[in-house]
Amino acid sequence: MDWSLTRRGLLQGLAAGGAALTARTADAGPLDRLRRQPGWVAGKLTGAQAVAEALLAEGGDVVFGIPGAQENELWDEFKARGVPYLLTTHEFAAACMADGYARATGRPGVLCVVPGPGVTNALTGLGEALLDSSPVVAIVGDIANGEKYRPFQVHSLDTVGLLKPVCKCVLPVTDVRQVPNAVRQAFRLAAAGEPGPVAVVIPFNLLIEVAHFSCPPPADVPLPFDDAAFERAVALLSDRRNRVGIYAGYGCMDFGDRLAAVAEVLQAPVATSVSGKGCISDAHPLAVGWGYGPHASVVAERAFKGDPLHPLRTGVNCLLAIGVKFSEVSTGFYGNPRPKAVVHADANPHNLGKVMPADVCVNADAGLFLDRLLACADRLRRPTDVALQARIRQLKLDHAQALCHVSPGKCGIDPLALVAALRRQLPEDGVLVTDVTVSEHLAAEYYRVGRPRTFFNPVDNQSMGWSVPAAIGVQRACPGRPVATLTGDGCFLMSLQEISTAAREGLPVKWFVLDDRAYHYMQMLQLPAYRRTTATHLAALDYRALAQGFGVAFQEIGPGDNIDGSVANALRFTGPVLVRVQTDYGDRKIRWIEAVRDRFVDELSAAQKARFLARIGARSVTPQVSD
Ligand SMILES: Cc1ncc(C[n+]2csc(CCOP(=O)(O)OP(=O)(O)O)c2C)c(N)n1
Ligand SMILES: [Mg+2]
Repeated sequence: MDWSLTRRGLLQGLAAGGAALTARTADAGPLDRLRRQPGWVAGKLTGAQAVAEALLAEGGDVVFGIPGAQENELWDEFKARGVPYLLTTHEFAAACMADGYARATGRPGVLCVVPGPGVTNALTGLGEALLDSSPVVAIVGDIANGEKYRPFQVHSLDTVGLLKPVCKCVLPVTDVRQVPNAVRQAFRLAAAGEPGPVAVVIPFNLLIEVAHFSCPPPADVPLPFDDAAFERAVALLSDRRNRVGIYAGYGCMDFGDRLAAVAEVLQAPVATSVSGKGCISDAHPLAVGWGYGPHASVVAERAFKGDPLHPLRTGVNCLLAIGVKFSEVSTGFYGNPRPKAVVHADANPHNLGKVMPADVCVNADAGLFLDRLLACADRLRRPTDVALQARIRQLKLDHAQALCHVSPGKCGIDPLALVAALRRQLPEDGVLVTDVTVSEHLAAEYYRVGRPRTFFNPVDNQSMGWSVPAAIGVQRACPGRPVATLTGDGCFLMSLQEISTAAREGLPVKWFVLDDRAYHYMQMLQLPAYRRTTATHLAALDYRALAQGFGVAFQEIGPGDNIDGSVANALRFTGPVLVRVQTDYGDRKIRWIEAVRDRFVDELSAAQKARFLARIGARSVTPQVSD
């Protein structure tokens, strides 16, 4: 026998030894048998293996992100242990995809990024998830700690410090034995109460350390419920002099049946926040659309106000707000009127009565709160209000008429025509993901939603470019369902390279991009106030070449085209499609913009008003240069 060592022989020998070692690590006796119990993380594992096992135990079915030096060990274990992963081109996109996944499923979306630039790139997307109450778990590698710490390590920014302001909670891991519980606790915390992002920060030296684990599934976080406040709420709601209107938020998203049943018991019109769109079907006879102030759906505003032709119908005088927080965007700069009495129920006690002073604040999970209201149905029930339902029906018909009056547009199509066509062509279970184009407000107002979790908007962080990757996360969570975006060209430019990820993964998202070569949103805000625009024009872009370069199909919609036919055509295509929509906003008015401007002006001091008016006056008589 020839015992001389060749390089290949040596490598093969090492590989065989390694395999034996791995096999031993994989079955380390009784502890390891625990590992096979459902829900446990047990056995002799490295930190990286423990992360992978914890993710599997939580049923995490995809990790979005980008590996790096501190985390290659982890990504290798994802592969070894069958944790599905999806490589993105940017960590902003990873956070948005995890957020999109979470919104589509109601379960935490997961991302995995390196410290330093991976974290700073992800901050905007995590911030959106935080402000929009979306459950996300971020697995974040960190520089070496403890005895392995050295000064000036690569990416040695303050990882925990950076993450804290954009996360509901940050769990720094300092010992390998904490790994499984930290990861699993992150899932609980992300989903508990008001959902949000939770980060687990793991120094990379711990990923290669070995420990014995026997970690059972952590206990579920109990649902909040304030019984005493609930009784006070029922007393107010059962007073027949109170005509109740419901304002429902994202917290109600998975309790649509209960919400509708409570509305029927109270004979209350139901308006939603933007992120609450879909928690009750817009087809429900008591559903009135989003908002109920001058910035939002005209149906909601009028249904809540009452009927001027019928003096007895004086409108809603008792607001029942559930799972909602009256944010600036959703209320049109805090423009929701305050009825005489207000009951506010929310899982997060810090949201209660914050913007809208409330007579009764109930710290409660929305589902539990609705359940308990139904249990009191006998005390709350009103007779069927046929007149109210007829009025809502008529208001809806009148509102739908607006969609027949879209302007033809000289240089492009009216964005409202696209919103209408998307609604007609997407099936009810299709998903529309909007972005920070001024058309987001047209969509909020006019895009009817029939099912929960089929309409998403980056509401409270207003992160431009969010929809492009978020839609990919949604599509990953909803294979087989059509997923489309409504995004502006400015937004698209912020994350467009991510369409290559969908092409690689075969995720058939359709990105509808409103191309007006401008930040029209900023123009609508700037022109009336300054009589000119500044920094709002964008360069022309060859969308066809771009689509080709990134490997996705392309379609163009322009003036004179059959919009419905073109939308249907794009939706029919089995792969991802970039759709350039030549857009002409013309003089289309947007209720949200008008109402917000009015409120902004109202709140100016006399001196500020005078200065603004003087500037407008001076600029009106001299020609102004825009951009
Ligand atoms: C990251 C980020 N930067 C800046 C803004 C401010 N902003 C809000 S909307 C907008 C322009 C949006 O333009 P576009 O996507 O072209 O949509 P349009 O209104 O033209 O349809 C800007 C600059 C923001 N919300 N987010
Ligand atoms: Mg634009």
